[in-house]
Amino acid sequence: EDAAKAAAVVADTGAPTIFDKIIAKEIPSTIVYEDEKVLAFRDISPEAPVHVLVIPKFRDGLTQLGKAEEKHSEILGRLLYAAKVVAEKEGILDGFRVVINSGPSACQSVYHLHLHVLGGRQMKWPPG
Ligand code: DGP
Repeated sequence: EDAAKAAAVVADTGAPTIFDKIIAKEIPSTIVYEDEKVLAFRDISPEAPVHVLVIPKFRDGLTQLGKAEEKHSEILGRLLYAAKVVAEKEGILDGFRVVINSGPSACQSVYHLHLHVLGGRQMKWPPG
């Protein structure tokens, strides 16, 4: 609860984020999938046995889904398809969840658009 509140106060300043360093491989991550436009790597604090983040390599102003413009449609589609590829590679195609936290009220903490791919356990509904 406290962590969720702490995450909720992070602001979208448009500044570079830790994910830029992950893309540049300046800080290590466990990469699950990569192509010329998309990177998928394991979340540092997993909420499920499989918890992978899928991000665009070029943020192009897309700090959060709530700031998406029509020009982002193609990358948004690629990210969603990459989420399926990740689920397949991770063996969770029987059931998985894709989450995008957009903005402070959704507890977004890193302002570089990312999809959470979660699975490997029975997921509950509704989410918190
Ligand atoms: P969100 O709250 O939706 O903005 O999710 C951000 C996620 O990013 C959160 O689940 C933790 C993860 N994360 C933050 N820093 C790092 C990092 O340095 N490495 C990795 N692998 N994940 C990170």
